[in-house]
Amino acid sequence: MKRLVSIQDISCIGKCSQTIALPVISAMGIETSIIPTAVLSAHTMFPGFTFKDLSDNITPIMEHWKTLDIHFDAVLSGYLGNINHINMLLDFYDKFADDNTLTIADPVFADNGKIYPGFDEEYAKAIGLIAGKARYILPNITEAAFMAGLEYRTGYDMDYISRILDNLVSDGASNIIITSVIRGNENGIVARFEDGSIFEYFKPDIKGVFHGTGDLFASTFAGALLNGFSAEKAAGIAVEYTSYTLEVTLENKTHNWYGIDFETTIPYLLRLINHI
Ligand code: PXL
Repeated sequence: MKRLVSIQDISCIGKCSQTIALPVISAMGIETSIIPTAVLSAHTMFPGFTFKDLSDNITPIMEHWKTLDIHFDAVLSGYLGNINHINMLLDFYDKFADDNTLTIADPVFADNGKIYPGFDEEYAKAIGLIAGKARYILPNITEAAFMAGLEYRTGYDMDYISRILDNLVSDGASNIIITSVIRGNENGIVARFEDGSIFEYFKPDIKGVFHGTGDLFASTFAGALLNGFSAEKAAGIAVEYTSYTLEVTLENKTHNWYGIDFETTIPYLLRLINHI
């Protein structure tokens, strides 16, 4: 069985980061280990959330794992919380990743033109260190613009996206998948892979903003790659699953404001990857 390690926070309420990665990637038939970087009472859109930094635990976990001779086929990271965690992820790459390891980083720090509470421009710069090391980075359009040093725009064309991609490539990124790209009435992804190819995948835009959609995309993408799909196919599967889940969430009149109802759509995901 393939094994992935998911390095991100546990938000006890909120359906994001580890509480999406663990169930979704496991359901895709991948052994999913975790390193929780922090425990929050709820994700950061809940006023008054608590935040317990687990930095002290990360190095001992890595040291223990080194004694186990354990191998990871993929390393997925998402919300990291602070610059210390960024350095620890880089240390993890040094200790556990080789040329065959799929290192996939979602540089979670902003959305809809705004940096999330608790982050700043310095963090946005530091996340560039991960972009230079990871095999795949999955920024949303806001994060991509910040990382590329361009101003965030709401109206844009492919030229703007190309400039973002060019800047990220010159800063050292290998394979970039920009998510939440709006094109007319569509929402989707624009990817640029290390061979220079561009890949786009769009669906009709669904009005509704939920936390955790980026995490669902990243988890599905990682799980699909480990199931042997090409990067293009894996990205397409991730868009299909994420947009279907958004649709189902909105149809559920009792859905929560804070998260998406991925629990009910896992059978669809398994059909997408042909497990049932
Ligand atoms: O969905 C990304 C995410 C993950 N973890 C925490 C968050 C967010 C987005 O805001 O607050 C704690």
